[in-house]
Amino acid sequence: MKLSITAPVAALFAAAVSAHGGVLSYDIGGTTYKGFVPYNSAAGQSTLQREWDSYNPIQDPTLASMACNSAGTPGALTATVAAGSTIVAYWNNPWPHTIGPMVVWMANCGGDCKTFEPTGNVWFKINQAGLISGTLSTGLWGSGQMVAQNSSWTVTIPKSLAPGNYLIRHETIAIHTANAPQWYPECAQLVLTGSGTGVPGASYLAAIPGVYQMRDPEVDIDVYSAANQGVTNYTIPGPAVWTG
Ligand SMILES: *[C@@H]1O[C@H](CO)[C@@H](O)[C@H](O)[C@H]1NC(C)=O
Ligand SMILES: *[C@@H]1O[C@H](CO)[C@@H](O)[C@H](O)[C@H]1NC(C)=O
Ligand SMILES: [Cu+2]
Repeated sequence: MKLSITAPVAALFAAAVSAHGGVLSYDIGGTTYKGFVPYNSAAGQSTLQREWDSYNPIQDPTLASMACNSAGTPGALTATVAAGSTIVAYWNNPWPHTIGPMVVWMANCGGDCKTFEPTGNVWFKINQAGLISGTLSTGLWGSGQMVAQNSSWTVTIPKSLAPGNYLIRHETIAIHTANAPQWYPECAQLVLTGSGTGVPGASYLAAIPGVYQMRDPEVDIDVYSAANQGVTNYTIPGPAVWTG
């Protein structure tokens, strides 16, 4: 059979783009917010989401782009939301990866999130889901549940979290390729209201990059290896979830 060169190359590129992605929009306390549109110039884009330029995963957990993707530069907007509200993040639909964890982090910006660099031990988890049931290679993972939920993930901001300016960082980690994990992080800028006084203690805080290392067995993993057949446990790296 004869094939032209251009058609398969174009198809391959389309497949590569559609096989990855990120958080495209949010429902924050009942209001819809569009995210940054990757592959487009930042000029003229006004969003609460930090800039991310491509659908590609991050595959080196030491990169600065692990924090809020690349370029990660602040958005012009923030969303005001009360502690205790729900936030729904929507990925490109259907999200293509069903093996690996979901983790949602927040960081207190101190002052204005539009001038905040999230370096050092500033991130705390408010939600995560790893291997929910079954085995590493055939079970239900957080990301599989996300796909089953219309490629969306709903979290509640802890009601007792002190008001202030925060980043919320949604992360899905795809581990379907042996020993080649893929991180997909996106950040959005929030102004949190409420009367809470809760502040996560030091044991809940982590640095990103820093919290994940390639040497971690949960990161450098082959879920399809002979040794992992029938294994039903998986520990998500990092600190415990802060629930308020
Ligand atoms: C499913 O997600 C899409 C965005 O990807 C959204 O527009 C739609 O409202 C969602 N459907 C439901 C039933 O939530
Ligand atoms: C499952 O638990 C065993 C025994 O504690 C441990 O050696 C192994 O690393 C764990 N596997 C995963 C994928 O977390
Ligand atoms: Cu992908």
